[in-house]
Amino acid sequence: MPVIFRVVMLCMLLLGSCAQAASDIIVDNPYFAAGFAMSSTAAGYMTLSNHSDKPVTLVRITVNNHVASKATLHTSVMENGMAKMRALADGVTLAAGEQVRFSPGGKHIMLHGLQKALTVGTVVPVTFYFSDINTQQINFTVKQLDNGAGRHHHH
Ligand SMILES: [Cu+2]
Repeated sequence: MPVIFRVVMLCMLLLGSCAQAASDIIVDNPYFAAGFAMSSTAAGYMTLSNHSDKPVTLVRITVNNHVASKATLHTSVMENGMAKMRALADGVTLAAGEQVRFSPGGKHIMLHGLQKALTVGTVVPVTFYFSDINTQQINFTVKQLDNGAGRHHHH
């Protein structure tokens, strides 16, 4: 076959494998709510978008143990007028093309056993493990929330 055609084929193959290696999940605006100096927990938020044509689950997250002893996926639910948190034991599944927003009062990621309080402007890397075997390191920025919504955690 002509050389030029083989080159084009090779490029297509390479592009194809690149597209597969890139993650189909896009994480936007990841941030932690800055807490009180003595806080042992912190809540983080972001928006997940599934750009693939199949469901993908965010299975679990981890954080360096110099930052906190554990990182979990949580949701807030109202029970008898009280906001309570539940672990999302099955992770968070995004349907094909779905976008899921983690925001104060709803789904969030939780750091437990903070080594020290998160200060505004700090960047905290969190590793996301997805069901399609992709992992992504997401850099969360620590922000001060205006309304204190990140602070009302009842354990
Ligand atoms: Cu929580």
